[in-house]
Amino acid sequence: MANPKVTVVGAGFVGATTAQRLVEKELADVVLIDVVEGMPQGKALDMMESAPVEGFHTRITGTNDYADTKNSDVVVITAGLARKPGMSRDDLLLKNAEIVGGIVEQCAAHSPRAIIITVTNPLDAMTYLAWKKSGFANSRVLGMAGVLDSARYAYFLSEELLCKPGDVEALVFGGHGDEMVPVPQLTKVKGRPVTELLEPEVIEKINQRARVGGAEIVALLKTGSAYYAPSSSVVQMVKAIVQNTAEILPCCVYMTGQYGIKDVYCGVPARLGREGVLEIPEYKLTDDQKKALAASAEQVRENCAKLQKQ
Ligand code: TXD
Repeated sequence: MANPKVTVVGAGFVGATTAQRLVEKELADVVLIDVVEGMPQGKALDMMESAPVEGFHTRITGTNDYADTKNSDVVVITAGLARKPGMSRDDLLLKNAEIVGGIVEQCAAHSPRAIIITVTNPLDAMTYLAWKKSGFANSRVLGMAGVLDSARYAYFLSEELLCKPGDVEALVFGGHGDEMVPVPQLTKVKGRPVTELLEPEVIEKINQRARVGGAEIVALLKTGSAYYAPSSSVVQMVKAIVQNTAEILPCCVYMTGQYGIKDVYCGVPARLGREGVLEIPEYKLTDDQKKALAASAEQVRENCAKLQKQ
């Protein structure tokens, strides 16, 4: 059987690292596409030249032509501008909407059966835009943020608890902004919720660090934003889709009444498989968390309204 085909749009830091992880893990054949001529081709060739050493059998091709992305199973959109110090994710809204809108039209035309994963910020609004521009069913268009935000939360907790990062199963809900909602009672270490393991003040300090985890990296890097943990997070979602694992991962998905939220994209745990979002199971949140989630969804709705005015 042919390998799954994954197109990664944008061969910058997140796109190239995502492509590298996908081929090295042999999850798919990858097409890496960018507007800059030669750059995706150069990066793809460089990665192929690592195949004899790394020992992977999947292929990566670089291109500037959407015809090469034809019949992709998954399209990951990372193209756009990244945050600079002092910039919010929303500052990127209109500029990246122009870029992402054009890309989605091309990708949807060439791969009408693909699942689209957006990565470009501001994430929730870009996912909504991708859904609108693609004309796809909402179950086939989703965004990556929750896996990353939860991974950061898990890492910070593992440092505090002196445990293996992989032993922390964390859940962060809400939009990909400073209003995201870490959920400690559903965040577990070997089955024990962190609310039983840490004092509330310590948990709140870690919640806050997770909320601004992206900005912490931006402030250190100064010229761009995070890409190692973001690319790992995208790859976990792609794996769930191409291998049809039906696992539950926190993602930006279209809400149809879950948690009282409707007709807007928002970050919640969702079951993923070959057809995209298979189910949005509801978890028990506290009243405060429900309120925070609704407020976060409203912020996304306002951003999407700004896009409609364009
Ligand atoms: O959790 C998340 N969702 C995120 C989102 C985590 C990390 C980064 N996040 C966002 O991803 C970030 O705020 C940016 O909006 C994107 C991409 O970040 P990256 O760090 O990869 O930015 P780069 O290195 O600047 O790469 C962007 C590439 C660059 O090579 C451009 O030439 C290309 O996008 N680009 C395009 N490619 C194709 N088509 C068009 N039109 C185009 N415009 C720019």
